[in-house]
Amino acid sequence: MSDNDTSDIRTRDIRTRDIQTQDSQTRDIQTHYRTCNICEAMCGLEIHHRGEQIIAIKPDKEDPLSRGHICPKAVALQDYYYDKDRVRTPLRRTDTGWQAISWQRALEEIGARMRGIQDVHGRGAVATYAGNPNAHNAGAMIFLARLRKALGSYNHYSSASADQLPHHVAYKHMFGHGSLIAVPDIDRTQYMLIIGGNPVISNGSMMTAPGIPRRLKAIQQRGGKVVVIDPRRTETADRADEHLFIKPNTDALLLLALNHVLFAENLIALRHLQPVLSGLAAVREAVQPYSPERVAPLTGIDAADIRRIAREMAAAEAAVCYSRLGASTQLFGGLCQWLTVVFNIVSGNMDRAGGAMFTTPAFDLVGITSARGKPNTFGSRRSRVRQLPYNNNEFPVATLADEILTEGEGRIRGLIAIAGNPVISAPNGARLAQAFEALDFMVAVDIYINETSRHADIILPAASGLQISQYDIAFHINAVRNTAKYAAPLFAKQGEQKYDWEIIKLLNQAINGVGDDASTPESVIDQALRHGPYAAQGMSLDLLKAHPHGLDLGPLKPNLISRLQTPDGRLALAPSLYLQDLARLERTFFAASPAAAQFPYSLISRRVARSHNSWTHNSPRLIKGKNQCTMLLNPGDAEQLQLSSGQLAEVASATGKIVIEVQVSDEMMPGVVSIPHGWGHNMENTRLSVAATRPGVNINDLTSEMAVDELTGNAVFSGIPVAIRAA
Ligand SMILES: Nc1nc2c(c(=O)[nH]1)N[C@H]1C(S)=C(S)[C@@H](COP(=O)(O)OP(=O)(O)OC[C@H]3O[C@@H](n4cnc5c(=O)[nH]c(N)nc54)[C@H](O)[C@@H]3O)O[C@H]1N2
Ligand SMILES: Nc1nc2c(c(=O)[nH]1)N[C@H]1C(S)=C(S)[C@@H](COP(=O)(O)OP(=O)(O)OC[C@H]3O[C@@H](n4cnc5c(=O)[nH]c(N)nc54)[C@H](O)[C@@H]3O)O[C@H]1N2
Ligand code: SF4
Ligand SMILES: [Mo]
Repeated sequence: MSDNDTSDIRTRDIRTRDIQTQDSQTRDIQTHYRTCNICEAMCGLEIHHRGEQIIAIKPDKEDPLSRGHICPKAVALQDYYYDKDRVRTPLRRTDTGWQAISWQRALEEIGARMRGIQDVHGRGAVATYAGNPNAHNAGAMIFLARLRKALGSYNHYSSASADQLPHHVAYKHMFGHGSLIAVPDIDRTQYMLIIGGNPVISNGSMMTAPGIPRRLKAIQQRGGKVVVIDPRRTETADRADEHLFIKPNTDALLLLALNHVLFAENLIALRHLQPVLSGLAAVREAVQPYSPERVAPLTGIDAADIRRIAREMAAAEAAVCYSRLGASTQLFGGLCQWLTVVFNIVSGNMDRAGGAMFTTPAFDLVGITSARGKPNTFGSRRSRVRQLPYNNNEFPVATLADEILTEGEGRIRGLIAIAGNPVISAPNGARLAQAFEALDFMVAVDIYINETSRHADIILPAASGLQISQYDIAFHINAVRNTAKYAAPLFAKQGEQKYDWEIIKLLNQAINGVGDDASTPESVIDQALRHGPYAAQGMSLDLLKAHPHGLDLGPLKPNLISRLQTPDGRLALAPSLYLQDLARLERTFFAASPAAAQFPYSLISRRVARSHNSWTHNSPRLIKGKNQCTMLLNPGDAEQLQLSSGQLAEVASATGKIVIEVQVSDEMMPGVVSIPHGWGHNMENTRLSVAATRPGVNINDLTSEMAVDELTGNAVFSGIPVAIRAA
């Protein structure tokens, strides 16, 4: 977009305001209720519009979950709808730029090329990558699973392995299903221990609880306590009663010690779960070597503090340990998530009001994809190049570039990327960009020509945001209250856009010859609702349509025992893969290793309030103001490096080098620096004219695809060794 186009958007903003005043007495303003689909919080929106003109996007005070919360990103939903840079027709990459082509031509070419690859190289030669927005899009979720199956390929990847894979692996091994998610009951807890999460800014993850500041404050007002463990004193830490710095990557040691204290001091309370538990003795033995005194120097947290926190957790009327992204995207993310579940169980807080609980969602994905009576197949298949484990029909994204670039039978030659931007979001994105160029054929289903889709031969234009219908299959599972809500699209598709689910169906026809059935997201959702946990109360899509603010289905109730899906029906406290992984932890932390003199600083990531992953930066209202992509640096470190705020620093790792603006801040633990993820937009052949004015730099030019949690295969973004100097 030229400068011209940018000013166009500004003019429209002003026009919107004018309309608001003119219209205050007119009657043709309509109101639309829906759920925001940007992050996991599922905020209810009340949108005032006249035809296609948005007048205002406001919080829906009657939404039973969000009760009037929204963040600035919701208001930007209109920007993505109006955005001139949005892809509105199928595009073909040519030597002279992007060329609009018809759907028919696009699909014919995709069908022929992908079938050709599979005919010659086998079905596994065509892969899929699914990004984060799929989780917010019921149609994409439903039909993507069908496409993957029909492709007959095992080569599937997603952002889950750059995020929460360790959670799913723990839940699968302990409860029997990867989506039996233990949600912190934030509204009833008296003690919340937050490890590696910053929900005040992220708005919560694997904990759908819109309005986190209000909910945290309520804990304090009812006499409870909030404790945050983070290498950065975050916005969440600022609101907590206590914050402790921890050295990146050492949370598994902390969690081992917290559990150690409970066993050593006889503070174990198994409550109603005792009869279904297995593995207690094995856990007792496993945590025994990890006294607070032994791990303290490695974590940077005093032994006395570790002891006290364990005792507080055990003594609280109801307590919950919530460990999230920062504790997952690390070398021992698998151990961290296992130990978090163990800690909640043995402190007596699992499946109890105010502890960690399980939802009863109206669309019960766990019931529909039940693992009952099926063996646990985690890791039974290993990736070709690096032998990383297969989980939930996916290999880890950290090895996607290897699978494309490494010669030999089984090499990936065709890729379908759907709503994902792994060039920015995956570790060592630069190598992935190289890999995408090496493909025989690539298709991107996206809303933008961005850092990933620019490598595609064909881009297919998806409708998004205000244009799609909304039912959150995934996030109702993670929510702190049982609710259900459906919204129809507000606006029609533009140009040649299609819904993601329509595109996925068309791809399935073009590549796999799968005939169209009449199913739609609505028909599938309606069936699931009618046969789900609220069938007896008449749950259906029509019922939800009659309740546009959403239906309140009540607080979470203890239900874990009836929901367990492990092969023996028990709750497995000590799955053997975790016990075995402790040897790797011992080697890593307790065998003498030379200090990394070359890269003395430790890099972590952060999220900022007006940005969502890599794709929201083309909104003028979100990108304006001061540079959001800065490196936070402790004042003592800044002094030593002779760097001050506003200066540029060169940050180098074993993978790459970036230059970034410094922001000196005592929020940072000494020796640790923090850089936002999701930036780095100044690339050729993209069309992101607003984002290009504030491109930022890509933190994943510094991370390495070779650093993974070997147990789960999850990417490592915490504690990246870096060197820093003035640029
Ligand atoms: N260093 C570091 N890296 C990280 C993280 C970190 O904390 N640090 N976080 C990780 C996490 S948690 C995640 S989830 C991943 C995200 O990884 P990805 O999902 O790969 O990245 P996104 O930026 O979410 O990319 C979303 C893509 O979908 C497109 N899009 C948006 N809406 C729609 C839609 O409705 N339909 C279609 N078809 N396309 C759409 C956007 O244009 C964009 O191309 O990044 C991970 N990477
Ligand atoms: N504004 C905004 N909101 C978002 C997103 C966004 O991009 N922007 N992305 C969405 C997505 S996809 C997700 S998955 C969620 C994630 O939501 P959260 O899980 O809350 O993730 P972050 O906000 O990245 O917070 C992770 C925290 O871990 C800390 N940390 C880093 N390394 C370590 C470590 O080794 N140990 C410990 N204890 N802490 C560490 C970081 O300093 C940071 O404060 O946010 C979602 N919401
Ligand atoms: S917190 Fe998340 S769901 Fe709520 S308005 Fe902001 S982006 Fe949307
Ligand atoms: Mo994520």
